[in-house]
Amino acid sequence: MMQLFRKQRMWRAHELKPSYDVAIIGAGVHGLGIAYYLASRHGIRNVAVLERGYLGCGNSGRNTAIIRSNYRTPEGIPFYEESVRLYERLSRELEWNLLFSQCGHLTLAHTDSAIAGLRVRAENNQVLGVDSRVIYPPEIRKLVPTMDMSDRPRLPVLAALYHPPGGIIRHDAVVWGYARACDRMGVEIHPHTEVTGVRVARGKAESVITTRGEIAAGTVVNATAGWASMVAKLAGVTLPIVSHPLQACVTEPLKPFLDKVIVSASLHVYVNQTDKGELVIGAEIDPYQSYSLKGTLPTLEQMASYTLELFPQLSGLRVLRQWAGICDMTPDYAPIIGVSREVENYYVDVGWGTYGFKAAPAAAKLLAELIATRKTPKLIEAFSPARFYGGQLVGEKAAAAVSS
Ligand code: PYC
Repeated sequence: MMQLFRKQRMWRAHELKPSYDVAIIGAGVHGLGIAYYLASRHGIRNVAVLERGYLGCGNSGRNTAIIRSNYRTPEGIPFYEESVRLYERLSRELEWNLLFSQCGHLTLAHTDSAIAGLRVRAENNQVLGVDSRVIYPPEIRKLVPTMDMSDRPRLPVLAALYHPPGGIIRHDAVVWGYARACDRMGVEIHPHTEVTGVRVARGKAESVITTRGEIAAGTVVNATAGWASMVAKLAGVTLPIVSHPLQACVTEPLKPFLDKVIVSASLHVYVNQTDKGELVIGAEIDPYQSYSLKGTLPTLEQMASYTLELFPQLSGLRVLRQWAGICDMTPDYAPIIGVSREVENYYVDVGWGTYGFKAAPAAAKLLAELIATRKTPKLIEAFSPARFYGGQLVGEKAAAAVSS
């Protein structure tokens, strides 16, 4: 039965043990998810999840909580669809209400070429069983009556890719739900434990050096976001990643007026209204590489002016908070999941760019399977680190509305 009131700590504090079967670096949704599936599906419980800050302090707590599977490639679509399916069952499985609302997701097109792009996506989605179709102004007006569908905006709305199963989830709850379930199975979670080195000998990781001591580990997993390439360097592993900030903001609450996720690929803005009534608004990635987590005024102006193109009635609305997350961008906008070629027991679940949160359950479950069985599940074969050696890139850029 779903637990309504919390009486106990959700996860316990531990001293570090001298050794673990698996050490996971990063206690966001990916790191905690990997630990959860290792323990629940494969009985591997001697696991430490190491986090330099608090749980979910990285991109798990900084994203705009959008879930969807209307990707573009034959590799990406079934993978993200698996993630949506896992999210649909996750509240029940974790016995923790994640407030997943499959309210529907619209990607707007403002030009003929954008419509052509959305048609290709819709066809690819449909062939692979994902509910997604191109719709036009009469239907858009019905679905989103509060959006300006007139000719007034600089870029009027001409069509949209409608993806009914897409929606939003309570991102902190996903972190906490996985952490609580991990703790119940005996997995150790170590916040405020920064990894400062990985000892490698004869091509194998032997131990992980942390600010609280050194631990031996049979398997090491890099499940970090934002600093994944720097963390990989600690083990001598090189990743083809450049890191850019992605900014977002949240407004004061309003009465419910928007019950769909709205994304505009041309305006590079996306908006949804939370259960509390706040609007969560996101921008495209900053055009420069940086590790800064601060919001900037030019990006706030962009988010505000583009949102007002779509919803002019929001002028005067106050912004409560603005922040940034750091996106690890790969050359093909697809993730890197699998075992490293340089260090035989070093696994990566990184390079998520702007897609990490929505991918977490599938990435975590499938990587846990690879670690436990040494066999690569089909759904992650295409995302292996080896693809960069053979030039087999996946090309998922066109599914991003937020990275130009
Ligand atoms: O891919 O849906 C997306 C997304 C929204 C914000 C960042 N990425």
